[in-house]
Amino acid sequence: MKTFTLGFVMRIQVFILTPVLLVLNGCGGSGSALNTAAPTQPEPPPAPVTPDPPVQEGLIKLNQVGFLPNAKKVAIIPGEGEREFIVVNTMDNSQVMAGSLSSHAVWAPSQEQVSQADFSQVTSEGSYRLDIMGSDLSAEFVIDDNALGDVHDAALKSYYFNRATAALEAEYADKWSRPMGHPDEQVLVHASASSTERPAGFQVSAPKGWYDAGDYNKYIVNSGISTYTLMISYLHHSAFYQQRDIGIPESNDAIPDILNEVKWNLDWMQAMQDPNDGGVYHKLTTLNFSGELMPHEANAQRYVVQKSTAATLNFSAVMAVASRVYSPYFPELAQEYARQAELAWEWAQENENVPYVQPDDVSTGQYGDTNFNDEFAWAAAELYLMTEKEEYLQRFNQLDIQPTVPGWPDTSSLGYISLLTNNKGLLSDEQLSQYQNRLLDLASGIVAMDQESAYQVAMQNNDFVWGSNSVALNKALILLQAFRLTENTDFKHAANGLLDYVLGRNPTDYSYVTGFGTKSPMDIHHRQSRADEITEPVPGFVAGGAQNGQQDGCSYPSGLPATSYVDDWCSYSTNEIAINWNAPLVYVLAGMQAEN
Ligand code: 9MR
Repeated sequence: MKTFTLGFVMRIQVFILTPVLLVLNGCGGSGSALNTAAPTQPEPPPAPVTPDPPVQEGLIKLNQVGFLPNAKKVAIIPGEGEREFIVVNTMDNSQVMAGSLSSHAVWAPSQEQVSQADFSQVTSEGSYRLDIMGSDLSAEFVIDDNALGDVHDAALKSYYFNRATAALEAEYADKWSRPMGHPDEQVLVHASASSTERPAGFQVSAPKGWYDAGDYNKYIVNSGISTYTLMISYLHHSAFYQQRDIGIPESNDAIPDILNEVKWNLDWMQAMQDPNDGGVYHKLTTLNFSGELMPHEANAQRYVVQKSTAATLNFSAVMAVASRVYSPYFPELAQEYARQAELAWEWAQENENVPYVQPDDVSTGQYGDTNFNDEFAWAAAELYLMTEKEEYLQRFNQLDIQPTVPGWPDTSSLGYISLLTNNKGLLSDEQLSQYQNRLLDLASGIVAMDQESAYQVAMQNNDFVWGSNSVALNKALILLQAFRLTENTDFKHAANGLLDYVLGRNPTDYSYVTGFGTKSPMDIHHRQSRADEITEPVPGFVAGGAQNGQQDGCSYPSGLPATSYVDDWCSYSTNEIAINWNAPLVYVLAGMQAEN
């Protein structure tokens, strides 16, 4: 019998008794810049002039969901001056710690003057209060052995809520149950994808998969990195996943829930390859974004659009990983994944430079990319691990790419992650140490940024792009690789800072994950949550997060990178959700909780 636990919200209360509104530089230019990136809503209104800042100031900022006993525990305190703090156990009002705040400093992305309270030495489970002496500032928090278990399960279950071609039954979806949408059995080949065997108008069947984000379309590039990240979460924390029951229809079978959920998407991805030549369609989409409708009401014709090099290589890499992951459970299917992976690679050899070009009659998301070296390297690494053929490793080494923080357009580090963790003894010590050093250099740079930051969070101005929370979480994912390789806790602590940032240690005072924390987004840009007439959004989704591009023209409280965020359906540039943003959240939560 499966129970539904996602509505659970750990409550902590953050009190503000003397709010201080600091208005900096009230006149002058707006921080907003309308750019030409494809919107997820048609025809945005013009951007308003946004006052710059004002900065919200006054609350203590800290992880609102809960701390694991041995985690690094930091709260950010607004204002200046040398001050002391105490930590009190709220069960018996006993003082468990006294300490001094760090010296104050400005955090550039929010222009706030802040100091830090480090109470990591408090490690016993319980409910606590942090008091700043000589002020009325105070915040409550919990320490719990399973602090991240529920939020992890919800973050993973969000994929179930975004399933295409599925009715969500109340038994699993609770009040967010809904009818099936998007059968995707009669999808048409778009003119941009026309071939001799499959001319424009040819009908293909490509059901299942996950909706990409707040929209109902399905894009291979974004799907690929999301699927990979979830599969490595399983590979790296497989003991943890043996025990998880997230309450999905497949939960009673013999397969870990995460693999059941990922297979829903792999089933769709398989159908996106043209069996005649191995090329993979870039996306399955309507011509335009739908209105504010439930899935079953959004019935416009769907198309598979243009084969591209990025989609085909991304597909190849994911199918190669899937063949390894699923072979113990579905040996025949695993062989089919392997066959499709190599077929895709062959197409990409013949079509090395086919960028996605949005056709004139299509206006949905682009996921456009023009540099394919990172995708070639990723696919080569995965095909090497799958086939053990030297030519693939040679190609990976020839490309000689440097690992970077992952994101949908940049898969440079993914091959390194796989080669360093699943290499079955195939690599020489010299090769391994070269790969390891490159990944550690990347991670060490992130640690340095953490240690210089007034928020003790490795985020700086240029990290605040569309989906900035996923930048934070993907940095944490890289740090956890470094921690796995070295067991140096500096890496883990910096990863913790980035997770805490997403869960509340940030200048907006939001825990960015729906349903978790004292204050979390209620009006995400997610069509089901918008159209379902239920007050609470679907739980477990991380909002894209602050960034000051303001491409949607909504009204924002600030034009600064880390405070340009608004919890409003209108804000698809800061308050949408997406499968590639949730995947590193799942990974990092699993890594932290499993490590505990
Ligand atoms: O995540 C994408 C972001 O990097 C781009 O800047 C933005 C504009 O092109 O698009 C984002 O992806 C969206 C996709 O195109 C369509 N589905 C919703 C995605 C999240 O907003």
